[in-house]
Amino acid sequence: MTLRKIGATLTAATAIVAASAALSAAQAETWKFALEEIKGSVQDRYAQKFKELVAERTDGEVDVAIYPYGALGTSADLTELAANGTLQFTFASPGHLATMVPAIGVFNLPYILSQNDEVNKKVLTEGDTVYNMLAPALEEKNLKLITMFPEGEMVWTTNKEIREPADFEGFKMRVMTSPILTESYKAMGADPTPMPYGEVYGALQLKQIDGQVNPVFAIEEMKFYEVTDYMIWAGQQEFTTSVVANADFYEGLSDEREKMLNDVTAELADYIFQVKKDYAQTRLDKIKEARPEVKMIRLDESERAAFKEAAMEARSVYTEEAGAMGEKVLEALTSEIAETEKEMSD
Ligand code: 6CS
Repeated sequence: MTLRKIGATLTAATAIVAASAALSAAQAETWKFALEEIKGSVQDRYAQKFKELVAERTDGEVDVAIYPYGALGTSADLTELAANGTLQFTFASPGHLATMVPAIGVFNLPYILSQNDEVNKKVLTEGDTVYNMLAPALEEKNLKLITMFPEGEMVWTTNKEIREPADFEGFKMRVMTSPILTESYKAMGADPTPMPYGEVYGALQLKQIDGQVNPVFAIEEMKFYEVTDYMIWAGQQEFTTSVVANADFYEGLSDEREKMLNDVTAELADYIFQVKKDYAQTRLDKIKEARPEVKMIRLDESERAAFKEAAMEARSVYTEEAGAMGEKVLEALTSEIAETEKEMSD
């Protein structure tokens, strides 16, 4: 073979390698996954690990593209984008999602979940109420429920001390957009103001609102502690979230991909529970260090009982909103929690 021929053969071989690399890159599938939270958040940690496991289990055939909060719109926008198939996955927290699927608003009711973290984990990640009753309600909106999990106890950040419902008089409390939350805070004596997450810092700074409620990690990363005087633990709510997929996309998955997705989801349940536990402490330490003057108050049992009693009124609003289905869900969830608490204490 002449030198010229060898050169030509090598050029052709290089072209084939390059073309097949381009082809396999083109064959790699991208799953778009949107977050309701910023980089470094609990949702981001979940999605990053999801991306890593999916790439590993598909030998790089599937790449997960992550869109942090702010890239695509509000929580309500993200749910719409997943329902219409623009996104394959999104986080959808009941605090906003209940506007579209009222039944899931059961998780917005104060004092509904257990004070035992493990009980909440079990009920959310594998419970009958969530997967047999609420998942079909989401499917009606073209959303496949992949999982739910707790992100941390919600804490009030306020500009005054709140120890009893009367202290909430005239107090503008920012809540997520679900009407059940508005009714819940009205029942506890406050003047609730629903608004998207991205507007909360500015509203606190401009004193358009007097306080807001979110888990500690969010108070830290969204810098709400910079514009607050008190952090108050009233034990009223665990922040819960769900991961949903576009239902048509999910239906179109091969059996192998569906199994892979289920395995990854099951594996992530323990991982994310540990992340949320670590964040509850490490992010609180960061706040204390950055702004030691924030007063931290833990309401005692009798103070909590007064808010709990007041909040009970909102349960009838939930059953009105979610109809007959809501009544069944509320009953099923409360008995499932009681049974799981009993099981875990035995
Ligand atoms: O308060 C909110 O709107 C948001 N809070 C958290 C912790 N995650 C997402 C949600 O939209």
